[in-house]
Amino acid sequence: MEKLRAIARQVSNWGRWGADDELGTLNFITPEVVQRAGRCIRRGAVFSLGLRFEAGGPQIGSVGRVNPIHLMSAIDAGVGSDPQGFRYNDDFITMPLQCATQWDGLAHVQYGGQLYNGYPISSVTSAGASRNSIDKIGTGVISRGVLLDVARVKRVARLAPGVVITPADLDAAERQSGLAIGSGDVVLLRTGHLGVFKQDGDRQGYMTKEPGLGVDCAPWLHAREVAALAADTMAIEVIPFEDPKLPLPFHMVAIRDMGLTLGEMFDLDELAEDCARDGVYDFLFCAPPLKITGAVGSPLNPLAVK
Ligand code: UVW
Repeated sequence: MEKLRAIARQVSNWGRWGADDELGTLNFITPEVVQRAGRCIRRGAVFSLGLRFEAGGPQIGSVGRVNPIHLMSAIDAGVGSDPQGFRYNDDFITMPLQCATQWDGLAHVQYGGQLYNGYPISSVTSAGASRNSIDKIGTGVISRGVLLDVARVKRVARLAPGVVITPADLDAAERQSGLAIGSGDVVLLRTGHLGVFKQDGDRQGYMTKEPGLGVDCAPWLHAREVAALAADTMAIEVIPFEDPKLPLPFHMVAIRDMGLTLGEMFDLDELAEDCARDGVYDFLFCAPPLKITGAVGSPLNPLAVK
């Protein structure tokens, strides 16, 4: 815990953008950053990075999460009496906001009685989060995205569950991208672990252990002023945890201390194939959350445009 506390102090952004800030590192996305991101569109090739929201999703019932239940509330329903006139279909969905591709907003994680920027945990109630909620980032996460394909750099299809990604691994992947990650960039981290669910159909294997970041990577991201981070795993960080007595340490310092919005269960495979083909690892990245008032996260269909 002492080491975690030291990292937390090192990466803390509390107060950096004012006592009322609820955006955290998304503040690094300035108009200039967005303009530069627009210049990353070179061919007009669009990649969807979202999983499908469906009953066959990755959830196994852990931490109270289930796959979406999609129901039709109207099928060939009418307005007016003419059967040849206007007819319509409607539907609705019941699902945890965290069940597939998602942002973890800054009200998702707390410790020591406080959320990002020092807001008290009493600001999250059964009515939702009054501070740091996902609707506060309604102008979205739009910036330059950079893919760090750690699996490819290590010449494996998938990193094995339990493999810790270190700052040296991030350095190697950044070198391989040929880019310098800078202020306002969104980093997309590919481990290949999504294949456990997508190719093997092994939900248990995908959801219970994974390769991922060690907590030492937090200062690496902080130093580069990364705006948001997403990965192809369900928790970004390594599971089993580096210290079995300290669950989800990266979430603790990244979300609560740094104010870093985290994206999980991103499908990066097609994008990664394209980046390997043309050697271009940056793109316009766009992933606005749904503006669900008071929510602590949002389902997503993120796009990368090259
Ligand atoms: C928890 O931390 C409980 O979930 P997630 O991995 O979705 O952030």
